[in-house]
Amino acid sequence: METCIRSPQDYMRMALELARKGEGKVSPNPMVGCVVVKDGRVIAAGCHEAYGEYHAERNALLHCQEDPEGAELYVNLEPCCHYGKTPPCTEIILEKKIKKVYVGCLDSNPKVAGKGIEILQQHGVEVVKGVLEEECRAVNEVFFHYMERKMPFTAMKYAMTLDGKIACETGDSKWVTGREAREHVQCLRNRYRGIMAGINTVLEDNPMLNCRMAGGRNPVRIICDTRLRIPRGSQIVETAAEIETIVAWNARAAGEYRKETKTAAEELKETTRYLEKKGVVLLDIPLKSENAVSQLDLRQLFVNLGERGIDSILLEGGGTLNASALREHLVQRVYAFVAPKLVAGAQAKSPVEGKGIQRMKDAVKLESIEITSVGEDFCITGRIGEEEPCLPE
Ligand code: AOF
Ligand code: ZN
Repeated sequence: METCIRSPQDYMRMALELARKGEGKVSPNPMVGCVVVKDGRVIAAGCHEAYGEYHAERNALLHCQEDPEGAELYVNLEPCCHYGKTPPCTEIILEKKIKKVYVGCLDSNPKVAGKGIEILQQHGVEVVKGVLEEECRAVNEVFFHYMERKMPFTAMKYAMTLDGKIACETGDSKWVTGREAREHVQCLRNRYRGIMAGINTVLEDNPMLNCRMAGGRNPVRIICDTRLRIPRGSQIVETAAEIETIVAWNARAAGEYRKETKTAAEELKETTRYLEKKGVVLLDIPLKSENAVSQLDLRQLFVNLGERGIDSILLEGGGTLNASALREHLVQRVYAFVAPKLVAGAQAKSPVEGKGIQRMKDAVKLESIEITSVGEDFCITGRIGEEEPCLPE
């Protein structure tokens, strides 16, 4: 008879795979999967399926194929010990008389933060910590970043040619990458809670910025529009009642921009009234500096978005917005889709503009790089570490 002995790492990998089922459905909660093993057999498995619903451990333990007394439980995140939207997972683990719990990584929610493990140990449950810890931290990079800083985890996404252009000299950009890569972007839009673009993208492309993946969730659309130029009739404005939409602007800059017209104040008031009636949330954000009339204080905006519960942002900016976000150290991950073609032209736009670094040694470097081929294109992704230098002012 074939014996299949699995290691704790194998079971933790199963838990991680289950956890990923919650992608796009559980935020701002973490993605968690749980596997219950008795006498070398998996007797239950479950995950946190949707925000506000049961946690992974409870889902698994409520559906055991046999009595879980004396079983081992594998979970990628420390079991919670607080009453939130659901009762504590530690309670059901003790109630079901689980003997040993393998934990991937600690929960940084201050209500838990090690206390979940302590409670289990105090009640005689053996706990093994740190199984596939790195992978377990990585799967919930958004959760940990947001929980620890209250700032949205931000991924900058762009598509460029092999010679580093996001459009031709004429501005034509349809399409840089092929169908598969563009479909992949739809999965990213499902994964992140918000999507951010600059007003120029709205003016040039009149995009929807929604998620067209089957069964996917639309991200909250966030448009950086200092002078409030977003057109009535644009797709974003006209669909704001169905898809949450935030326009970040600055009232003073918007007023000054219109000061040539006699009816400026009236027109601005009417515009804000129209947008709000359509369902757009207007956020009046301070300027980066007194003389930078076209630049919002992005950090302030991100703090505000964090306070609104937006835990993650997919930044689909043009070169200027991307550079500003990097300069403010607001970007944690980059997804660069690279099409193996060349368009040339010194005037053709590139993904990050603004002011560049002066010496190659000062470049912003990415770590934990992954490269995948997506149809005819490539996706390169990596993290920007906290210690990396910012772009210059
Ligand atoms: C677990 N297992 O599957 C998840 C945990 O509002 P609630 O009740 O859903 O609680 C959310 C918090 O619980 C969240 O911030 C995180 O600390 C923990 N999530 N814990 O034991 C799970 N999703
Ligand atoms: Zn829990």
